[in-house]
Amino acid sequence: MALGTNYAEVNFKNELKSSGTNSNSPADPRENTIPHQSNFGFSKLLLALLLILFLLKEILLSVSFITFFQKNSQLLKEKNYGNSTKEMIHTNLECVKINSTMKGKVWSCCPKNWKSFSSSCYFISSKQRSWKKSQENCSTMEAHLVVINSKEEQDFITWNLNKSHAYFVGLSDPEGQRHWQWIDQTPYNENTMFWHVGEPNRVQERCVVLNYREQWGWNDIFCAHVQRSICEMMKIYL
Ligand code: MMA
Ligand code: CA
Repeated sequence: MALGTNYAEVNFKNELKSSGTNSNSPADPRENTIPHQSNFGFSKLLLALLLILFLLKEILLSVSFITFFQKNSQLLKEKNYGNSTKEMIHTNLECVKINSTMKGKVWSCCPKNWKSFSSSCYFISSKQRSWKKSQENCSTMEAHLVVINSKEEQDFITWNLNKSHAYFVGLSDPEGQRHWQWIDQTPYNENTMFWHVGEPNRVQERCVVLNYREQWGWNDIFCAHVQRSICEMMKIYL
C-alpha cells in the first residue's frame, strides 16, 4: 500500500510541476510569478535591442545609398562630358562604337553636321569672315582653323568643298617674315605643303586659303579679306 501511495504522490508532484498553475501550495504561485516578471523585462530589452539594430541598419543603408548615388552621378558626369572640369558645348553628337584600349571609352563622336575623318571632326563654314574672325568662330565651338597634316587629310576635306569658293585654313605668317605657323603649333613641314604653283607670292598676304585652280591647293591672301573657313576639332571619346 505504502509503495502504492508513494508512487501516487510522485506522480502527482510530477503532474503539478508540469501544469504549473493548479497548485495550492503558497510557494508555487511565487515560483510562477518571478519567472514571468523577468521574461517581460527581457522582452523589453530584446525589443529595444532590435529597434537599435533596425535603426542602425537604416542609417547604414542610407549612407551606402547616398555614397553609391554620388559616385554614380560623378561617373555619369565624367562620361557625359569626357572631362569633368570642362562643360560640353555640343549637345548633339553622332557617335560610332570603336574597338578601343582606352579604359571605358568606346564611342568616338563628332558634333552633328560636322565631318569625321581619322581622329578629327571638321566643320565647313559658309559664312565669310576675316582670318581672325574665322579662327574666333572656330574657337567658340572648341575648335580651331584646320591644320593640314597630310595629303589624305586635305583630299578628304576638299571632297566636301565648293570649287568656286576659297576657305581659310589655320596657317599664317603673323610677322610678315615668311615664317609660316600652324594655329595649333604643329611645326610647318616643307614635305607636307600644298601651295599652288607660284604661291606664296606676296609678303603682305599673311593668311592662307584652300582654293581650286585645276586642283585644290594653298594661296596666301590678305588676312582682312573675308572668306569661308574650315574648323577642326579632336573627336570626342565617350
Ligand atoms: C591672285 C594671285 C594670288 C593672290 C590673289 C589675291 C587670284 O589670285 O596673285 O597669289 O593671292 O590674286 O587676290
Ligand atoms: Ca597669294
